[in-house]
Amino acid sequence: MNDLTPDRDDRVAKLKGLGCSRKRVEDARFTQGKGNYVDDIKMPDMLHGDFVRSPYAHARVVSIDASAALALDGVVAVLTAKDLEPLGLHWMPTLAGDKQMVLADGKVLFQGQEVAYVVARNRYVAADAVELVEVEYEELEVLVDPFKALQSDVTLREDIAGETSGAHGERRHPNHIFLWEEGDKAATEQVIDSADVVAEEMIYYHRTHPCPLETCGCVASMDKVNGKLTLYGTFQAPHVVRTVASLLSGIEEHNIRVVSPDIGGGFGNKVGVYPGYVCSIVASIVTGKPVKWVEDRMDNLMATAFARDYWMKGRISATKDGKITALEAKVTADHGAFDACADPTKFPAGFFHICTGSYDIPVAYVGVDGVYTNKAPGGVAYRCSFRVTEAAYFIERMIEVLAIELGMDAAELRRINFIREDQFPYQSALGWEYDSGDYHTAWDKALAAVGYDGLRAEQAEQLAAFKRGETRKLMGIGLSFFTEIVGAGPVKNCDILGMGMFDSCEIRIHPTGSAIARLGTISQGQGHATTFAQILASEIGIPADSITIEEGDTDTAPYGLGTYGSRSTPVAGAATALAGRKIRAKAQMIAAYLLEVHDNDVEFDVDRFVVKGAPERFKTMAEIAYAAYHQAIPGVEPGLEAVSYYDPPNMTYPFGAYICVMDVDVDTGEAHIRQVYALDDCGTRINPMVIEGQVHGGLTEAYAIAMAQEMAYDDMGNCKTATLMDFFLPTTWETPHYTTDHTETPSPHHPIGAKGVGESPNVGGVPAFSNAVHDALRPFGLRQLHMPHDHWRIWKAANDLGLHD
Ligand code: PCD
Repeated sequence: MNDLTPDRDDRVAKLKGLGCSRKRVEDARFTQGKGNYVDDIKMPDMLHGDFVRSPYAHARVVSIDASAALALDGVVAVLTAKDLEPLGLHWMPTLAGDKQMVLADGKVLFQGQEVAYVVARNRYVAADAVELVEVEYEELEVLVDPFKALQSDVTLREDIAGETSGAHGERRHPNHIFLWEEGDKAATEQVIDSADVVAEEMIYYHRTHPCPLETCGCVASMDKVNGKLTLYGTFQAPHVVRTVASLLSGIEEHNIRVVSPDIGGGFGNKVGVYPGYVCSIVASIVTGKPVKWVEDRMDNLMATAFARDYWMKGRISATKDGKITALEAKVTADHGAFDACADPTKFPAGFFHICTGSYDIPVAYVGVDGVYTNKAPGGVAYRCSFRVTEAAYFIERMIEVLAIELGMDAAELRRINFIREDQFPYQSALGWEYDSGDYHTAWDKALAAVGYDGLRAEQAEQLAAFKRGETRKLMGIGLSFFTEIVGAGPVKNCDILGMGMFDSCEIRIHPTGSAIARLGTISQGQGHATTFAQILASEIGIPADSITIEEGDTDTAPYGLGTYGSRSTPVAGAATALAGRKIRAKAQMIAAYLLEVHDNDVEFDVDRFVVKGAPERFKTMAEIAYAAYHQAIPGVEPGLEAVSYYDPPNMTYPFGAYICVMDVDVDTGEAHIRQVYALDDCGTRINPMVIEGQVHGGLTEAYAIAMAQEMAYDDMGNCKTATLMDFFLPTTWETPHYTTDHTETPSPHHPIGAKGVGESPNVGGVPAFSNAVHDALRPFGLRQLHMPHDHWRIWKAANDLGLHD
């Protein structure tokens, strides 16, 4: 049974392990229509749910009359808050320590809010019945501006009107949720107030939405005979859903099975718990039949979790020669009607306090005020590790504004302030410990790759030509250097509703030398089935092609906290490597026994254990696996399995240098992207091809957000972007071309040195695109233009700067 492949390199290649651009194993099914998404699930007698939603952003619900709907053939039930109240389910807890109405309880607080839940024999009847439910509303004054909300005497949340404190401390106004602070306020103010140079700016990161191609949905199936509830759904954290469902329903956790089948993109939108899940479970318990609920696009955009909506007032100070001395951020965060942000419990503003970025800033302060308005709840990490993208945008804009104030080149300003390689692990003024980095090398590589000096010369020529009236296009060079923080992580700091954020992997090696590994995470398109098998292949010497990766079924997978915040590689990836090492340790004992030598006399070599100094004497992992099940080995249990639960000692801090070059047409407001260069450093690279795909995807979302994508509301709280006609999702037609590059600075604490990467391109990409627009118009006095930079807004900015005169 010996593997006769003579060449060691061939044996390594055969594993398709770490560093190999292995083709994605899941794509065979995705590209051939064999995916299995929630809406593909069909069960006998399955019913369908749909919501009656509020047309108003703020109104009292005077009455609900469901009689006409109930009279329609095929309608089984219409649930309202009154029906859920006896079960204590008309409100539910949010991940942020607030509570949220499941169905409108006396009033509605945002347009699209769930008012009643119709259950019918099929989806069409359900939709018709929704139209027949008569709801009488009494309109109330609408607050869509968080600054006005804090001044208004209209109380949005009457349920907590008298409460002067909430989950995150004091509330200074009925529409105020919390003030969260980090850093040294007094010291920061003192440095800034006496500094040589200070730049001050209000930077708005507009409200947007993750908008995954597949909307949210579930199928709840209560088996009354066996007392078992099965819940299929688009869940980014299936185990958390199981625990929450158990706590809310009182059904014992072992009687609940939560399954996330294939998911068509998550992007943070599928982390939280939505009224649709609760209503479907209740409806299934009441009717005894499976109930499916799948949102349509408008439901998804209007009512499920939004992202960003941060007003960031910044002050940054420096010496005359450009050394940054302090940073202050005062943020007004619009959380909408309920505080349903998806952040680790102790961090109501997520990891926003990574906002000192990649720079060695001695002192800093952050204060974030959360505010209620008449908009949809949410505040999720849309391709971002809990407000990191807001933080990166903030600091990368502040650096640009400071460069203007100093009259200095922004690339040079970054260089002289970067944290130096010898400062890692680096303790930031706001309390983070950056694990590793080499920013100068990455920056120099990026600037050289795009020919930075040449670009600046070309830009100056184009500006001169513009001034001579020879062109109407201005060239902009958008610089961005970001540090991400991913891999939540450390259980002592990070939990969700009290559940510590570890992750897990369980491996079973089969007798014939193939394996299955199950993880607590869940892929939504990232390619985990491909990449986690690669980690294992390198660890245990079994080809990745012989390893099945399974996620998402809580009956079989070990408990984990799910996939978001680019935590799968840093946390579950580490668990996978460590579980693999347990397998290897046992395999070593078996090999030594088979080779009749002492345990310490064999060593692991790619796919086998070899007797030290006698390379011709070895046992392959396949032989060892067979022996584990078929040969009695004294002192060793039969079988070859391992499980690892991993509590990371720290987060990982991937970083990167992004540069976008564009021409802005001042007459049409169009931005023509010439090039986008993206250098990422995510430590050890598992699959370069998957990484490149991740970077392309994240950059495309960054491009969308910076240039046109937004959730816009009018003064009455009407959502103006509830369809894909109005909400910008780029297609290949708009998407620019990307050049990717990398450096590789391993994480010192991760078992294989890997950091996350999925979110990085969004975090670093948005400032690169936005800074390019700013840079183009900078010679004419532009300092800050709020995103998205769509054609109209760019045209308007050019007009305001007098460029059309
Ligand atoms: N990797 C490699 N290497 C390294 C790292 C990484 O290779 N070094 C790869 C892995 O394995 C995978 C990926 O890559 O596969 C990713 O990873 P990560 O970074 O770790 O992450 P995850 O956790 O896995 O995932 C998550 C992310 C997020 S977060 C998001 S948004 C997005 C991203 O992911 N999403 C998505 N990406 C994606 N893709 C797709 N396709 N889809 C989707 O949905 Mo949040 O928080 O949720 O917002």
